[in-house]
Amino acid sequence: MREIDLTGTYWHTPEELAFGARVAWRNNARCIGRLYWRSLQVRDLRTVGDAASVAAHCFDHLQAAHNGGKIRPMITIFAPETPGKPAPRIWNEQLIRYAGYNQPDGRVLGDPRYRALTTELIRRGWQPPAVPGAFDVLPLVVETPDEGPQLFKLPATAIHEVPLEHPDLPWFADLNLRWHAVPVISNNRLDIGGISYPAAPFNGWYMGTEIGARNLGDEDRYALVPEVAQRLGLDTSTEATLWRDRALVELNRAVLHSFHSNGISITDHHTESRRFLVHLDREQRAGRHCPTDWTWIVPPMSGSQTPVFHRHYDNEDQVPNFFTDNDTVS
Ligand code: HEM
Ligand code: NRG
Repeated sequence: MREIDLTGTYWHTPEELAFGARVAWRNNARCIGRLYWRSLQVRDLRTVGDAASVAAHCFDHLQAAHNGGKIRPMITIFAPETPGKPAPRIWNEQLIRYAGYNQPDGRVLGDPRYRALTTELIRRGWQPPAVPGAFDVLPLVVETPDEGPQLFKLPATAIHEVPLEHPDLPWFADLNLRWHAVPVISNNRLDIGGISYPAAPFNGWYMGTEIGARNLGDEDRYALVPEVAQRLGLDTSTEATLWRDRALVELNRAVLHSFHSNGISITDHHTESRRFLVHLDREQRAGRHCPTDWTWIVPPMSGSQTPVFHRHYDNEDQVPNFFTDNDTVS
């Protein structure tokens, strides 16, 4: 109380910070991976607030979290908001995201989700590769009150990617698809005990459907389902052949197979759904509510084949938690 009276804020002990971050994960109603909440590794970098150091520690985070393929759930917590000084912010939704280029024919090369961000970064001086591709890693943007937004190119040591191939369709590799190994969400604000940490990038590992069903499958992302269906020789003349569903399954098999054969941690939606129910059971035994948002927890394919589909959940907000602020360009 004395610290708050004197400074208008307070400084968490390292134990409060680590426990707060783990409980923020445990409280996040959108995350199916919460069984592992106690294992979160917390990097306390609250004294780091300048853009270049934030960027450098983000690149270290990517390397340490990748851990040779055995991905470690990890969070790096940078300087908090204080009454005297706003905190640093990371513009990118994740540390690794692929550029989306508007093309003359109105189509997009790369990830259409980052069209606006890509245009903005080019306006701010980023130079795309001489021959732009479908998987060009965008620079990281770190904004501080003193320096404004600063751009940083990711070093090759921070970028681990998996080329996609299919276990029994040799032509799949010719699609030249890839995805990055570690999802590090970097635009969520971490809130613990009334203190706000806007720059607190965190990661676990991927669930295959995030890549195979959404990133590569969604019509407003890489939209690969029609091409995969055509290469499979499916009858696309009527929806009733379920060619979309069949192509989506093969796309997802390729993702899981490729991560496994490259030794990169990944989970499938059936296994992870079962584990999530184990987590719910443990939380109930511990006498806790477990806020859960059905619309985020049920996987984007074969929902009813997973046990998480067939039940109701509590979903009241609890802090500590992670929040997505609505002020980012993407
Ligand atoms: C969301 C899985 C680790 C916090 C999600 C989603 C999945 C997932 C499938 C939904 C994503 C979407 O539909 O776009 C996993 C798995 C993990 C893991 C398999 C493996 C360990 C973590 C960790 C944290 C975390 C370590 C934080 C410390 C969150 C949050 C969201 C989320 C905040 C919501 C993101 C948003 O609002 O966009 N997770 N997660 N997860 N997860 Fe996890
Ligand atoms: N769907 C996003 C990633 C969101 C978070 N997913 C995780 N988080 N697995 C995508 O890039 O496809 N995590 O911390 O592991």
